[in-house]
Amino acid sequence: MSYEHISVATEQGITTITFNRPKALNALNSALLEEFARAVEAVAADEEIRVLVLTGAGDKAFVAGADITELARLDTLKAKVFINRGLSAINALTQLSIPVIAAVNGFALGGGLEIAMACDFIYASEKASFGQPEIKLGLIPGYGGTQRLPRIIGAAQAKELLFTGKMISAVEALRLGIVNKVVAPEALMDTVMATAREMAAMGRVSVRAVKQAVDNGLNADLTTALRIETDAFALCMASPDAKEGTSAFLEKRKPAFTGK
Ligand code: CO8
Repeated sequence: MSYEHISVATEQGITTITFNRPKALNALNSALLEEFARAVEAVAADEEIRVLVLTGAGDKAFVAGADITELARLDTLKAKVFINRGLSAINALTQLSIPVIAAVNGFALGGGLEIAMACDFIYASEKASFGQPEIKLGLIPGYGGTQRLPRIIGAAQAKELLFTGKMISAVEALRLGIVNKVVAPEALMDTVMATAREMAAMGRVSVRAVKQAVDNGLNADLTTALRIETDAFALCMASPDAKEGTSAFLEKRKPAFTGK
């Protein structure tokens, strides 16, 4: 598949999608969003892909938000199309059964932070900065920022960022719990890949079960959520990979999971 505004590479079951409009700080225009949606669809259809990584091209930005040049030209109807195009790509991203890591190498602003927050977790470069600056444009976040940010850092911290539109450093994002890990810029991709490889070596059934149990459980009351976990546990117990994992432990060898 050929792309102009993103690049896609797969190595040892780990696919990396790179937002690739460095001259516009990888801002999301319609063409990029359409390509991103296609790439996520291709990942969803490929059983061999075990982990997805998202990052940005160049040394300045992950994604500096929606393309303001394009946004400024949209009437209400076209704005809805633009929102829906991005939202359906982000929804498809959150529906993937595999782990998704955002490797934030620079600015993650507006729609860029919203995409990063839709990933399972974020690793960031020391040079990264984060924010929802839409308020400064007379707008509000449109790709989930008013909902995901308070769920991650709490309503009060989120409202301060949303009301002021201020940018925060990677270290501050780490303190708030937006980011799992902050590393030197040159170490970012190696660190992300090391974690990706670790997850890719686990059984596909149990990785999927963890993801579904956490995500579905967070949207349910505790009793329902614990039932979701029990069902997922039972499903894993019935899998060949669970047999392999427990046998390997007892036989003091490394498990060779088959993804079944
Ligand atoms: N859109 C379009 N172009 C951009 C964007 C953007 N979001 N961000 C940067 N650029 C361009 C600049 O215009 C500039 O282009 P040129 O060289 O042609 O002048 C180039 O990238 C480099 O940018 P700067 O010169 O500004 O670089 P600085 O290092 O001085 O500043 C900043 C970097 C702080 C990141 C600054 O560029 C900035 O504030 N960018 C805008 C950030 C922003 O407001 N993002 C939020 C956008 S709104 C949004 O994301 C809503 C999502 C939901 C959408 C639903 C819509 C319908």
